Amino acid sequence: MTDQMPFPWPTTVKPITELSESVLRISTSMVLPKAIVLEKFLSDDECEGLIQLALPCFQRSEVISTTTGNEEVYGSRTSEGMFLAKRQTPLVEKIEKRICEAFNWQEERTEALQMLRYTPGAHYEAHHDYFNESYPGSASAIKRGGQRVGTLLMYLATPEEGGETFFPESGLAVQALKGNALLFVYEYPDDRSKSLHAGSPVTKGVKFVATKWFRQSVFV
Ligand SMILES: O=C(O)CCC(=O)C(=O)O
Repeated sequence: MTDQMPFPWPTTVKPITELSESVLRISTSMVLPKAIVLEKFLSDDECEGLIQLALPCFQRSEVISTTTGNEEVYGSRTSEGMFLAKRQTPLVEKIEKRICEAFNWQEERTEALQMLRYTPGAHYEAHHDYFNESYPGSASAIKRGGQRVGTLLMYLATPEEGGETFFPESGLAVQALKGNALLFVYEYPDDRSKSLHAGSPVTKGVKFVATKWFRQSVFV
């Protein structure tokens, strides 16, 4: 098993100057998986702005193959997705800066924002976000910035029904509420993290998500 640098866990409410509420509000906190839900991490305008940037570019989401390391389409993930470039617009840059300040993480050790759209029926079956080091396909992903150590899911639209992020090992279900964000971290890239999670099927309405992954090293 690989040990890695623990993600600095936010234990206190920390001011974020540019947020109107001016505080980071933690509404839910779990020990295993190590997870928190942040209320109103993004404003409505910021959610809309990110969605508008992504809308023209959505394509069927892919998954990193455990054997080849290439991105491929699988039936286990039926959302649509795209990546925004880092600092693509002033809005993207502002949100990326907020994330790094909030969690005390260097921007260089993050991936670009991934945008997701789930229409009715779309889902992502249970999976881990870290790369399983026993799979041959993980080597190329790890080369780009070391292991993933944390995931921030920012919900940009509230679906009418379904779409929770579900952790089957603990039973934690996080509702996809517009503007809220879910942070979960995995100090070890194995079962100890209890970070297995799924995007439950959306049954009515549309869910939009922006994801930021945190890496051990500089991401290239
Ligand atoms: O949409 C969700 O709630 C989960 C997304 C997810 O698990 C992922 O992108 O890795």
